[in-house]
Amino acid sequence: MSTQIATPELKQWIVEQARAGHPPEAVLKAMTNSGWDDDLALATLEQTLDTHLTRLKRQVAAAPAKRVPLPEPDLTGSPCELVVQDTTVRVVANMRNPRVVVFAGLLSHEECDQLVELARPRMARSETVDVATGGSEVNSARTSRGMFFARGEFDVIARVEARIAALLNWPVENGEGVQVLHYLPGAEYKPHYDYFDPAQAGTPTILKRGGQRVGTVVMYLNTPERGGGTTFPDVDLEVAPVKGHAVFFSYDSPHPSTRTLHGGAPVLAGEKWVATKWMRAGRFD
Ligand code: PD2
Ligand code: ZN
Repeated sequence: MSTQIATPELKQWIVEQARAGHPPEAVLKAMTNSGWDDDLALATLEQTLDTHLTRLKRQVAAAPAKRVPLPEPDLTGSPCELVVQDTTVRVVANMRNPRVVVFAGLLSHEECDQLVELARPRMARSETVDVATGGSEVNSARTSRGMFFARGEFDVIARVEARIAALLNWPVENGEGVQVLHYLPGAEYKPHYDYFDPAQAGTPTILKRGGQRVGTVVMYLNTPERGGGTTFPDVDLEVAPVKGHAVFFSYDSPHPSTRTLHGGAPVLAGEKWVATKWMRAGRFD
């Protein structure tokens, strides 16, 4: 019977019925009323909707979330230097996907030394956010020691925070407190994402304060003798940890498609100090 061929038009009609909210039973009835065999109509309906759902799933995976405003330096006209308040910051590297920018001279050597000395007495084994509960926990992937400053806790902290806010056009109020990490030889931070995994049970609790993380600035407070670069395995990029330099990266959705998987490579000789500033989508009060 010619009416029993699943033409592209028929398949499109089935999808349109589903989109319009008509229950499958009604669509099935319409098909049998127009001469379709019951079993064949059911099989055609099932297969058409199945194919449609598979296509939708693929689309969602490819474009996981809506685009959101992000911290971003103004690099219009490809400047080599940006004058930010009292500091001239140099642009060393600029990558679009993943969004990564490497800066030189974000911190003066004196500011680096000050941050290390203020952090030193407060260092403890690093913890990461416990995604199951929203609390924090010691993590074997992170063999550094660390501490957090409160936002604006010292003059030098407030100055650096204001500079980062101006450089990246992102409010100071959306920043978490600066974290300082110290790595000895052999210590590393295995590759991870800085955003909070939406699939984890503790994430909704974490997001209540400030929403998702959307950007990271890792500032190098000293230059290790060897090793200790910040790696981006998806794009085989390694940023050298040079005193006063910083690597900035942003992520417009909490998804691996941002290619912002990154890690701290093992320190091979000497020590490594970094200060990390994470930026949230909203106010982090
Ligand atoms: O110390 C680093 O290079 C590093 C690497 C990856 C720091 C962080 N992540 C971080 O603080 O999130
Ligand atoms: Zn990280």
